[in-house]
Amino acid sequence: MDATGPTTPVALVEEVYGRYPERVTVGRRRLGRPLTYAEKVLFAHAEDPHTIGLERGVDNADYRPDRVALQDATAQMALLQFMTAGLPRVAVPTTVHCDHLIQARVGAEIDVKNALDTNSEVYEFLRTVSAKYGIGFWKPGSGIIHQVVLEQYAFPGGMMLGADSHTPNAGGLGMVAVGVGGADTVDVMAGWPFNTRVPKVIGVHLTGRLSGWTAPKDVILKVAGILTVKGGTGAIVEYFGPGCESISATGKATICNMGAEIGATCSMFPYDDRSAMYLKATQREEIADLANEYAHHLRIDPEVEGEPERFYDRVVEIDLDDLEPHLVGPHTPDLDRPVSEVRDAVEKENYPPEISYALVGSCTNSSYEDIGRAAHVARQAKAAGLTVRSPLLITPGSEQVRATIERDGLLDDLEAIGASVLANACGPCIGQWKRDDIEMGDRNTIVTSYNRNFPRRNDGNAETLAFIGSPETVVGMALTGRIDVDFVHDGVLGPDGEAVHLEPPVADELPAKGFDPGDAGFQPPARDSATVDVVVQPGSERLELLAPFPAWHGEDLSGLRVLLKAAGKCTTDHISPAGPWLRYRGHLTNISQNLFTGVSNAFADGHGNGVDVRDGSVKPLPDLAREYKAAGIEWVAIGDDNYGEGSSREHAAMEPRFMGGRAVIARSFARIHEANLKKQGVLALTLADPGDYEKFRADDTVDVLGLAELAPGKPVTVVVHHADGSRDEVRATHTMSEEHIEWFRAGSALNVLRQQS
Ligand code: MIC
Ligand code: SF4
Repeated sequence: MDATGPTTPVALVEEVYGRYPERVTVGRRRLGRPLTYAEKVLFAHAEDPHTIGLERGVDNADYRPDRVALQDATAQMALLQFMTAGLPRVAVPTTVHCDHLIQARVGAEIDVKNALDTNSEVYEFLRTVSAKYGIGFWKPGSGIIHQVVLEQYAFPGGMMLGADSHTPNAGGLGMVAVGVGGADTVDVMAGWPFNTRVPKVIGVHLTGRLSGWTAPKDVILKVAGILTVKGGTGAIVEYFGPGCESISATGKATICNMGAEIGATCSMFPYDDRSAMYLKATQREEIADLANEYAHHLRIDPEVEGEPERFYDRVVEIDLDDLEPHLVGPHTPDLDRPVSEVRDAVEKENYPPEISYALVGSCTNSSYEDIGRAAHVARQAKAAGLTVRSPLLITPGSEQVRATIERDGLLDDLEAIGASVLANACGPCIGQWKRDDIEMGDRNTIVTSYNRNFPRRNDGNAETLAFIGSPETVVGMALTGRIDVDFVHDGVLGPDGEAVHLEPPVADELPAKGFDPGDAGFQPPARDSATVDVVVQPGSERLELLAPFPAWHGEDLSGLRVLLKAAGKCTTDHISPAGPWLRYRGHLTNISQNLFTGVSNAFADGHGNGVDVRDGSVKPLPDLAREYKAAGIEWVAIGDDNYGEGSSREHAAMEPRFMGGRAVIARSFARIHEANLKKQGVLALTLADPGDYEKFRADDTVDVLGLAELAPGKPVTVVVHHADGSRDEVRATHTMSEEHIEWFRAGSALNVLRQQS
């Protein structure tokens, strides 16, 4: 079977489904109870269903995913690592998608042309590595990874890994799709299993029906408000109940996509008629037929629905009939309010009420239905003589969606009220946005239908307050130009001074005339890999071959300096920002110059500054880290709660390692980042007593003891020596398995892979 093409072959799906009956039976027998849907998919993909660990949140387990997907910003480092393993080709079907490196400036066509110029070296590298190692390559302009995966590769009951935190988007089609760091994908591409903790399972019970102005996005905004940014950590969030069928497949994908914001391993919906419709509309009728045959395996066991509390670690109830449109933000995706309550918040918190930009799209919300609903609002506005009062930008999720919404006139509807259409790419969602309407430091408000709103995320300006809502909410707000107007209830001020009341949006969930594939942009791998040369120019500023990190010296760590103590939120966007830095994602030395530049350090004012303990001077953290490294001074970083929230970028773990960081000691970690640290040989230690965070001072030295006896589940002792001669001893736990400990000893997981291949 050739699984390297532009879509998942039916034979692959057939093979996976063929395992279900026996494996589900084994699962039920071993657990002695009915199964949730997530558990069925996990048993179907277990390395060995007979021996796999069963205890959720405790046991580590090996899984065999069906696919891997990489995007251009993470693929570079992942493939540089894969190349050093010396293997001839990838062991599982893998694709690379060029989406993150396109900067939004003028509009789709010119922006893609510019990206081709500016990034030619990187694209050429990704194209040739893909051709050589058996990887399918989606060229720039073909779309955002998650939308393309949903359209082409995702299938109910499958399992995949993606080097991007929003990979769970494919859960909208019932897949266990996990976002991981590049190094985790390297394991799987190299033929190893994916090793992770057996996830907990949170059930979200949906009753009622979505209707009116309420969109799928509002479901996840509500869930984020309930569970908060760490509530999903270590868990699969599984939606169930009668409300699921009122949501389209792409709407379900929106909900699963943004489950990344609550730290979930992934989110998923059961297979239903809406999934079948979507598969058919995207030319995968045979997969829909197969899924229908196995449908009873592609959902929870009926007993679970009857008594969910017995089977889920937690159950959240949402009645879709009562759900209102929501808006979350600024600065965090769990600061959630119904649109009707935003006015009070604006008054209380003094948020600028005028919207400087409204943005629709991203991998989260750019389906045919999303754009259709936004366009319906636009048509009504046009008919009432309205145009947008804030500039409105649209990013289609894929070339297929773009070509189809263009053909069906939906783009015209949006352009008619003043919207501009950007490339099929991440663009402003990841700081690839050249805006010139404000100066850095200007306080301003934007509304987006994206998924993240950390400070600096969209335009590099920490004073931009980003609020997130559904596409129709964003368009409604672009019409009023203000976040403090409840356009649903109060209407939009019309040209004659009268309020225009807009009807709730309605749109086809799938194009009546079918999808137009547009200029699809897929390149299959080379038949003969020997004919392909992969070039990394010496002296390149964008690509650099990797040198192995040194192995552990065999002794306890002692005399480590405290480079910084992160105060409050420290996401991967704070540790290794994106935007202009995406340029260096294939060059470890160069990208390390952004290390910790967004962090608020408890010991120094501003962002990204640290105190040089040698002379008390304050300097940018990347400079300080580099100087310490040159002077042979090793260091630790102290983290607050949910350290490393957000992206899967492993640069946020490789950079500290490369710059002499040996450990990160935090109150708690986000899942993907903690895994990334372990992969790169950095100790990720959690303070047993979170209060001990207070004990670390700027001029301390830190020892980590007991490393020779490092063992799973066994805490280590951290000794904090203060400058006044006093000391504190604190206990730190870790989540290292035997395998992770081996990585630490070898210097990194990649070093182990190199030794074994
Ligand atoms: C993001 O949304 O933050 C990104 C950019 O897609 C990242 C991946 C990256 O940093 O390259 C993610 O979410 O994993
Ligand atoms: Fe791209 Fe934004 Fe989606 Fe990340 S969240 S994949 S940057 S569109």
